[in-house]
Amino acid sequence: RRPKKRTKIIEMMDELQKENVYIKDKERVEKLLCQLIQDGKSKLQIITDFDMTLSRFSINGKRCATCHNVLEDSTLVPESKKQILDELRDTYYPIEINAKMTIEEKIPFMMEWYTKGTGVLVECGLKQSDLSLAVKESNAQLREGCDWQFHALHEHSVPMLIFSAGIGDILEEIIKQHSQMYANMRVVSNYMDFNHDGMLVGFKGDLVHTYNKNEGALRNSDYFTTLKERRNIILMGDSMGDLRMADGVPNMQQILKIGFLNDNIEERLEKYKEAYDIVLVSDSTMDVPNAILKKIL
Ligand code: U5P
Repeated sequence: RRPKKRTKIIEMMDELQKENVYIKDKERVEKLLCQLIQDGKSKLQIITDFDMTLSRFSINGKRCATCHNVLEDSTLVPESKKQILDELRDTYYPIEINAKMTIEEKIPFMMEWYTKGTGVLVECGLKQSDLSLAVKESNAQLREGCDWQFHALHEHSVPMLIFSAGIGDILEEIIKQHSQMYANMRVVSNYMDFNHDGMLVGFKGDLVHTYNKNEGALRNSDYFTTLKERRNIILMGDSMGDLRMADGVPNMQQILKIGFLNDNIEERLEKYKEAYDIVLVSDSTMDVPNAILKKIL
């Protein structure tokens, strides 16, 4: 008799056999998949990052816009301010993706970046009514397969938390223009504060940056408490900070972490393989998460 295959589900899924898919601990992932499938959709919730996770990193070799970039690249921001924002990005983005620094070391720099950046945006006199056009004119796009995924999760009443250090208003507009905002989606992000004339005057609530999502998760404990029967989580992210998005989820039983590694790949691959159950390198699609969802829903 042949020994029973211990990674049967993984081997059955073509999407997981591709060269850009890395699974360090196949037995763990096999067990997770088996449990998620067995428990089914009523026990499932999704927690996901937005920029470069739901949205695409690049198209034909050209970087796609993040929520912030949508504004920075638009005609709404005067050249002089663009220059300041570019300089900020050139200073702080390398820190965001630096493989040698710890999260704790990065946090003060992220605070600085976001505080300065949002300050500059407020000085631009942005109007709420201009946002839609800025998104239309940008190359911000969703990954292939997001539309199917959003629709399917809604159809099967699986809640999706989108947890983003981007800009909530822009993120929603990107989703609306390229797919649809559904009732099962909840967004935690930086939302713009407009005055009665529709002019941007600041940002609401506590700042979310790439590496303080754990605090944001704890602030949203009410949301997680209402979903406490949904003890299985699929988490999707593109940064080490995203791994903390599920901190504060009570009663969590299983968490399958899917990481998109888009940039600085060689330096970060080992760390990502340690931290994420499944790592997708330079993948512009949702094929893998969707294949898994198809088995569960
Ligand atoms: N970001 C910008 N400009 C900023 C601040 C942040 O492009 O002024 C980008 C970061 O590089 C990061 C994303 O990729 O926004 C934040 O979203 P998240 O993926 O960490 O949620």
